[in-house]
Amino acid sequence: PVSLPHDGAIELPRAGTQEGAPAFEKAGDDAIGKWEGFSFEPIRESQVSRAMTRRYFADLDAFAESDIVIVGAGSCGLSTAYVLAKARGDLKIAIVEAGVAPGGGAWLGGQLFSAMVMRKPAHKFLAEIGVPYEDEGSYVVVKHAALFTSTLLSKVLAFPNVKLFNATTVEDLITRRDESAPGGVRIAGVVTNWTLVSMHHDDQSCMDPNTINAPVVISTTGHDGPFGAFSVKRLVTMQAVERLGGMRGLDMNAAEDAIVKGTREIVPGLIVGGMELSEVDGANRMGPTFGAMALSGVKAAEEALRVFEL
Ligand code: AHZ
Repeated sequence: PVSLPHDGAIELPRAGTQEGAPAFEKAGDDAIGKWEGFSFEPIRESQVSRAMTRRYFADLDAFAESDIVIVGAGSCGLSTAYVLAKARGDLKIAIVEAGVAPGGGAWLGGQLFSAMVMRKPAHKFLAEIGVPYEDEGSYVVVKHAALFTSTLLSKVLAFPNVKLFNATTVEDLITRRDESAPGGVRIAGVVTNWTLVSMHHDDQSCMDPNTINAPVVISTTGHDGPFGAFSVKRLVTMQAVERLGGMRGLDMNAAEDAIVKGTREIVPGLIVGGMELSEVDGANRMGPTFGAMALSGVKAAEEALRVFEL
């Protein structure tokens, strides 16, 4: 199994700069903050355009054949990506997130509150990514859910083998007939479109999608809602799964264990984690405790790694 560090809260970094020091300095060069005669380096507009588009289209080209696609960059999807990218720098990992801003529901702890609660042993994941917390015995509290999400996101995006396609929606799954698989089907990638395009299929014609092939798709699109539970609902309409259990009412204790333990490959090639899984298994929701999202991510990553270790 993926190893996480031992217990123990992390020392808080010391805030603020030393008195008298400039706001920040460009290494070895002039200090930024001397504004007289200040000017940026010159640029032509087309340079900016090319700097962005060349990279984006090179990424679309490179990741058209990915090793792993993660659908949804909420707390579970980002945790999955972190463990996978750290364990296997040789795998190409594409993250497809419908929203412009990755993070799903993890920018707030619950309702509109700032703090985020995680039940132990999920504090080990916080220690692994370096997020400080207050230890309350059986659970820990992160002062800002946004600190958890921004730290995790920054670490995931710093891995060279990860590409985030945000503002991009998975509209369908790529399938292959596989008579040896239960339901006779295997998932072989995803069908994508820019989210703004996906939202206008009713009033614009001829807006066909794009595709990403991958032997492993990990779906973490959250529970049913305007966007959520996307892949598992599609499994039902394509008759790969007979029906969904449907998410049940809130029971923190039952829900968190069930989501972590149940994280698995549902149909060959498709691993489901996080709250999307509650729709498959008829599991309870846990409400505003996020430990199961982080650890379901760890388990989803382990399930995927097993495929590449064969
Ligand atoms: O935008 C969605 C969000 O960022 C994204 N997403 C959904 N459908 C998509 C699609 N293509 C691409 N078709 C898609 N992206 O998936 C992300 C899901 O994040 P989330 O925070 O909703 O789900 P999670 O399972 O990671 O975390 C669930 C957090 C919850 S819900 C809950 C409760 O209701 O009781 N409790 C917790 C802790």
